[in-house]
Formats: sequence, structure tokens, C-alpha cells
Amino acid sequence: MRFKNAILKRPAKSFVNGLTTQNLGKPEYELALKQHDEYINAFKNLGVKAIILEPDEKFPDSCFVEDTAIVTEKAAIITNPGTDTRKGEIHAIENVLKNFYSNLYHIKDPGTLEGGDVLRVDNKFYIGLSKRTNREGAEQLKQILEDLGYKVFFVQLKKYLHLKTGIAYLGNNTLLIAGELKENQAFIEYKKIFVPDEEEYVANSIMVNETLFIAKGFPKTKKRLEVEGYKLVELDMSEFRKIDGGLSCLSLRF
Ligand code: CIR
Repeated sequence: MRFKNAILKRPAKSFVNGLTTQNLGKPEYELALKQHDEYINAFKNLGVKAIILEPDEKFPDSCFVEDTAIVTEKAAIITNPGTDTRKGEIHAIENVLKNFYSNLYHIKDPGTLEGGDVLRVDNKFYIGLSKRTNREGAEQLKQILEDLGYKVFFVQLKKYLHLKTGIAYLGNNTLLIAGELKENQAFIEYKKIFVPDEEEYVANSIMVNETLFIAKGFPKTKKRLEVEGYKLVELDMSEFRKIDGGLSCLSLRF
């Protein structure tokens, strides 16, 4: 699947107070902006149009746009984030997606769902059941996606924040996969590139038009991917990692 567009949102100053389960200290705002610039440039260098939304101080985590929508070639689905401080993020995203999609669906209460829990593998979607995505939200999304002609599977998470915390689809039936997902029967049919435990964070990578964006600083996985023949772009994600953000969270790609 080739992407033409990426929607991104600049981190607000309040970003440094984003939700986190990490113990890595507070992010540095200026450095986060620099890393965000590099992320944007990586898309532009591949000819993908970057649609960059203004920062919003009211929502510290709002640069993680992936959680607010699921975008496919057939429709977009606005999510209902599973934590109160993030629910209001959807309005800005809905406004911009209206320019691209005439058919917008919504996940509604009591269903909650975040895009970080949704992994697309060709015409299949895997939905993580997590602290943020409940079964009701997952069932709503399943219905919408099945009506659009996709196949849908659920994956129960144990400790990951989101499904895509530990998995990425690299194309050609191949998954980059870490930690609790390595042995999950849901993914038995795929070729797997295993991420060593100490490099778990790098599993959250994104394939953008035959180039794989990976987080910088994970030499074993980088080497393995190079040996497998992937074209890589390495991006420093240190400040986003401090508040549980990864490469996939920072954009909606379609
Ligand atoms: C949060 O806890 O919601 C943010 N601090 C991080 C969201 C990361 N999003 C993602 O993995 N898709």
C-alpha cells in the first residue's frame, strides 16, 4: 500500500506533561520539536505530503494522532480514546479528515478504542484489547471494518499500552515482533523478525512506501533488518519515548 498523505500534529508545550508509564524523566520540548521536524522530513523525502496541524496546549498527548482515527482507502473511523485527557483530541482530527473522506464513522461510548491498538496487515486488521481499547470499542470497529470488506481479529494484550507497542507489519507477510506478542497464536501464519527484549521499543516501526522508519539506537535489530534487505531511515525518538510514544503514533498515513 502506498501512502500519499501523512497527518501530523506539532507537540504543544504541555507535551512534557503527557501521560506516561515510563521512568525516563521529562521530555525536553525543544529537542522533541527537532525530532518531530526530522520525522516530518522523512515523509517529505519520500514524496509523502505532510499535513501538519497546529499544536493544542489543552491536549498534552495530541501529537500522537494515530490514536484518534483509523484511516483506510475506503473510509476513516474516528476513535473514542480510552483515557479522559485524550477524548477531546478527536475534533481537530475529524475536521481535517473531512477534507479527505466523505464517509466518516465513529466509535461511541461505552466503546473505547485507540488507533495504537489497530494493526493492519494487508486486508486484515488486528485489534488489541488493552487498557485503552475495550471489547465494546473493538466490536464496533470490527463491524465497521467487516462491512467495508476487511477481516478482523482481536488480540488480548497483557502489559503493552497498545498492540503496536510490540508489532509492525513490514509487508510480504512479515512482522517485526517483540515481547508478549512473539508467541501469540494470532500471528502464527506470518514470517517473524523477533526483536530482542532489550530492544523492545524498536518494534514500533512504520513501513512507508518501501522504506522502514525505525527508532535510532537499536543496533541488533537494525543489523538484522539490513541483512534482510530493508531500506531503513533511523529517527531519534528519545523525547517521545519518555511519554510512551513511538514512530507509529505520530502520524496518520493514507
Ligand atoms: C498516551 O499515554 O496516550 C501517550 N502518552 C502515548 C500514546 C502513544 N500512542 C501510540 O502508541 N499509538
